[in-house]
Amino acid sequence: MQVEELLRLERFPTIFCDGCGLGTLMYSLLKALDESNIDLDKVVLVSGIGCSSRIPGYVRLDSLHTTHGRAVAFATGIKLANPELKVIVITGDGDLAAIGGNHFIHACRRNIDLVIICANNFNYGMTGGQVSPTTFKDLRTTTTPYGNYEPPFDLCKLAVAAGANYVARYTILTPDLIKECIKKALFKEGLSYIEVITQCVTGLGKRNKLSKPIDMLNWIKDRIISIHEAVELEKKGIDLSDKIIIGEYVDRDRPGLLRLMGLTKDKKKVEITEHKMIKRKVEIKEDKKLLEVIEKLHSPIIRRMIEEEKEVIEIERRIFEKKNK
Ligand SMILES: Cc1ncc(C[n+]2csc(CCOP(=O)(O)OP(=O)(O)O)c2C)c(N)n1
Ligand code: SF4
Ligand SMILES: [Mg+2]
Repeated sequence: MQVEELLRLERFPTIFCDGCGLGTLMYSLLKALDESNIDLDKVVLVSGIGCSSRIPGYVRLDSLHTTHGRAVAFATGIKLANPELKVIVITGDGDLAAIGGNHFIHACRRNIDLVIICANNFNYGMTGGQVSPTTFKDLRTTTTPYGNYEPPFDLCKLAVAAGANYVARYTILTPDLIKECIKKALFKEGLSYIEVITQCVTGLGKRNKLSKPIDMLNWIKDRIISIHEAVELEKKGIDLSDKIIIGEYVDRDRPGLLRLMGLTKDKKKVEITEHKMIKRKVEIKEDKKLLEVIEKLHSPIIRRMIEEEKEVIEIERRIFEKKNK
């Protein structure tokens, strides 16, 4: 299929400024959808409000352009109502991390089966270039005319810590890597968070002597370090808060929310659940000695943890029985 077939060309031209990176991101997304051979009738794009959130409006797929900061909440509802759908959130740093911050954290904690793609351009592009939770220190924006004093959020680290299964960041300089991440995320269980660093020439560039697209791209390029380098530098206590760390932060297979709720039809995954269930039971039984020691410690917190573990096993057992009826 030609990628153009996935575009609502009747809506063109887009609202994107000349030299904006969002068109490139949109192309990477469409290429990923095309190459992954998934049933496009089962894909839903969901966005909030912002320049980045306009992307679903230009794509010929089912889409929902919601309210500012609420894309993840709407996406959660769609996925729970119809687990067969592939729900992809397209959002911005303001939409996802400022007004929508809590939805994001809890979606990662739940590890709900969504793909979240955040176009991080370090500011609120659509409303004229205000500071956002990812703006680097010292950058000038309309609300930080003397330079930003606040340290920025690393949203990838946040997603990892909160519980997402797959987390990666790349820049608009490598559209193919973005495409590959999206393809991978489309087949992952649980939550996938992909951050795409992109240029906002109009909002951020012009206030920081970077109004030419090439200047902004060079500015991005000069800040890139790989995740492997970052790990080594952080061990030495070097501050990387003004760097753009790229790579895959995590790629793990914790059970997604849909599986925990017994809403997935995948037989293989049910078998994995059964295997884990038996393994955990064995572990708990074998740890009898440890349990006795803990009992003697009279720790209510540890006892509660043991009770919770038993509850989880019971829930998993019920899900397994339901699936195999
Ligand atoms: C409840 C609410 N508050 C504020 C706004 C105004 N507003 C629209 S877009 C936006 C910020 C968008 O920033 P971001 O998500 O980073 O998207 P970008 O335009 O940079 O791609 C804001 C504050 C709004 N539309 N609704
Ligand atoms: S304001 Fe920034 S993010 Fe929005 S379209 Fe223009 S360059 Fe792109
Ligand atoms: Mg933004």
